[in-house]
Amino acid sequence: ATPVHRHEYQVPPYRVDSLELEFSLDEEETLVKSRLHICRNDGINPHEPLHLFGESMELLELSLDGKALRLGDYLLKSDGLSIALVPAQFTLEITTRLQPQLNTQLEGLYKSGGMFCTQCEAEGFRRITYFPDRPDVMSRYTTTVIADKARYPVLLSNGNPVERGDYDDGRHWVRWEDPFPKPSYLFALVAGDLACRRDTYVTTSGREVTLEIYTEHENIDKTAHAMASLKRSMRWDEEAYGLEYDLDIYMIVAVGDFNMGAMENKGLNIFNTQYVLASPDTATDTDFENVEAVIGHEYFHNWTGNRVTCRDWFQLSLKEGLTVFREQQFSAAMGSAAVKRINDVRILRNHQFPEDAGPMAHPVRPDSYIEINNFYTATVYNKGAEVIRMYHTLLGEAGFRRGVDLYFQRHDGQAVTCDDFLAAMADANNVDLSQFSLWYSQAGTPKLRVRDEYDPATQTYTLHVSQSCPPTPGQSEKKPFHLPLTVGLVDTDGKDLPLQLDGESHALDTAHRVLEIREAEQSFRFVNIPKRPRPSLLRGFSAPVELDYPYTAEDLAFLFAHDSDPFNRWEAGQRLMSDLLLEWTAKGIGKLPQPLLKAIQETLAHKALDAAFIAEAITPPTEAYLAEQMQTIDPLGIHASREALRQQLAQGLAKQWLSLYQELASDNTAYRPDGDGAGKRRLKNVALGYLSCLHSESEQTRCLEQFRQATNMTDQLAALALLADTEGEVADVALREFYERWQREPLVVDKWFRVQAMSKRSDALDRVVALIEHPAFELRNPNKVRALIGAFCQANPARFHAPDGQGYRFLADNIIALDGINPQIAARLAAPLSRWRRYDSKRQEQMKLELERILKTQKLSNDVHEIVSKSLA
Ligand code: B3K
Ligand code: ZN
Repeated sequence: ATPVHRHEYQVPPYRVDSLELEFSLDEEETLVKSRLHICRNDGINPHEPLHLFGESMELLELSLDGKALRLGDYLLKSDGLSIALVPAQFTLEITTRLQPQLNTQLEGLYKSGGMFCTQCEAEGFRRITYFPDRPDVMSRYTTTVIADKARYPVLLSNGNPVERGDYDDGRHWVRWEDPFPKPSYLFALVAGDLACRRDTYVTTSGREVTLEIYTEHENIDKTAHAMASLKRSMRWDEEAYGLEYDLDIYMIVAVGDFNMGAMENKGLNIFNTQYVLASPDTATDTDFENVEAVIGHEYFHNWTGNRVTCRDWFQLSLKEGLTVFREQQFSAAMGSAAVKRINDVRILRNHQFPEDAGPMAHPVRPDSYIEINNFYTATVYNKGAEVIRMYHTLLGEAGFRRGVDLYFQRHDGQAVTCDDFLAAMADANNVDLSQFSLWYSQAGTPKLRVRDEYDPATQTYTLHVSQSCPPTPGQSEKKPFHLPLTVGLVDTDGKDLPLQLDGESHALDTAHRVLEIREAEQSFRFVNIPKRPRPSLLRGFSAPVELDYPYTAEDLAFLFAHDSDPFNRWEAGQRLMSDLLLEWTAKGIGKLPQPLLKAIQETLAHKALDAAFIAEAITPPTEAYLAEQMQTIDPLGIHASREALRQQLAQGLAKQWLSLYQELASDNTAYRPDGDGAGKRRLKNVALGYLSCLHSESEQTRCLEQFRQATNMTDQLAALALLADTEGEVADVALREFYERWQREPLVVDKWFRVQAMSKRSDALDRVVALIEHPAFELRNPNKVRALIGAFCQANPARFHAPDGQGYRFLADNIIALDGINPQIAARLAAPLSRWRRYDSKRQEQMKLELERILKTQKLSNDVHEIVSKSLA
């Protein structure tokens, strides 16, 4: 496969103003007839051939303006068909034959359970019919779906239903019209025997919109939360951005087999069941939050993605970074903004930072790719969202909104680029953002080094800031970034000092201020500082960088107790713990320092902090985060240190954990998945986790009791996870009970797999290997693969990196097995092996051997080939 390069972009020679599609769905084969109304674009040479992408289907008929074409009139290749000479304007009719029931890649038209559904982003439409399948070709779609009425009573596509009818042979049909021109990647179709939850929403301007959520019959009672989330999303987008929904109907369909989380098809979102279904007894608080976030995300795409779309796939972050940011703002507004920010940064650090430091590092707007599906990454999504957040921080709320308004004013109905977004931000605010554009083109996580000095004589305090960015594949030299550094100066009482820079007439009346960093080295001198302050740097994590400032343990304990910025308060605690854990990992486990114990104890007792925040603050940094801090990663050492810290905190504060647990467990209010309830459950279960570290029989009994008596999945699963970590037989008892109770709920069975995959038990790998054979496990189902194989290899580093290399072998075996079924999912699994250079020489050797073994596999997909070959390069 040859790479595609961003700079080779050319405008499409032909456009398709409108098309009519007709699907005859059946068990053995599906026929797709399409009638395309095609025009040559202005300025295009009349001899320019017409190229239509198409793959994995059979071409039955092709005619141009009613005249049948024969092979020779057109050229058929494995990636599509071309017609050498076409008129300036014409109609092309195409009939193709597909076998969706055999489509295991889950791209294009496929079957999930008993229903037909589609996934067309990025390049799935070309597996349905021949088409200029690129996002800058936008067309009006009319779609007729025909199928057996008994088996497929519900027939859906984009837009509004306009006509329907029955045939004599038991089939029926429905015609849909989407008035908005859209790229082919937003096309969708669903047919099945589905239940529907219906509701209505009235927009600010008074239009009534029908809302429908479709699921298999047994699941419809789990859709109330999704519906409520959808209405909240619609309201929020009106209030925060002045954006209203534009069709008369908005549909969501939940399917059990889905490569990603969900898909924003115009008017007809298709979702992984995981992000729709939620009931207190089968879904955790986190599931409830995720449903709300993903429903919001897909809804927000209607403007940021659908109304204004991407010119080409290199611009993916134009819609994804912006939509993730909007989703983050929405979730922050619905719950605890501080905890939301903590979790967003955790995702960035655990997933994006390692990607940016590895062989797959790429800019937010990549320059080339072999398989676009490999670029739906944490960099495009999460770092992309951080880039949007930086505009917001630099320009302020009002300035950001001016930029977004101008963006829609200029580009509604267009397919545009990241440069267009930046230009709207710059023009609306009259600022020069040319240096800021480096965030789109340079990969790598910048390092921000901050040093300070205080001069008591002049009462001035100076911050010296320098930045650098490590080399990444294809980019050895980097230019300095333009970024916002939000800072506060904390005095010895823990209060924020008024901030006045040298040369300013007075101090700003804010706790913190945004310093604009543009140079490789820059200094900022604050005046009227009576005593040496402690700097609180990068508040709210104002830029996606690694901060280096020589905080002492004392500084950190102080900021952990006092910082007015909740993110930095949490961050101080995390740094305090990670400094200790890295030291233990390097030099051997020692005794827990009293100041840290005291800091945790005081946080626990802090009345003004909410439960959800406390739960985050007293949880040590993840093993993934710690690994990133090491030159050569020692996964077992990190695990042992972290466990030792948990153990010592458990013992040192045993009384506190017990009383905290008892207090929270005695709360008998009915389950509600709101922020307050969820925060208290989280804190309770963190306390239960510390109690379990005491490894006593009575603690195990306490866990088992919570497991058996829990009235909601959050509490039950938290207890099960702790039990599954223990070496004795109780683990098996609990796991058996859980499976027996929930075996008919696929999403709960996923949790059961995940808990075992992430178990701290020494035999975790053996168990995972055995579970691959379990009747409930299916390599064809992406949720199952992620729950068992994905979780083990990505979230259980101590067992995955077992010194005998068996974890690596297990992963490679499964990548190879899965590649023939679903290459997209297979390629995603390979990420942990791609980081092989970060480990000791023995592990490097073992991981490299497995990568080479994968590469030697016959008929390897482009997807896996791209990741593995770039990893070895
Ligand atoms: N836009 C889809 C992702 C499609 C993935 C294609 N491999 C989901 C989302 O980001 O909303
Ligand atoms: Zn998205």
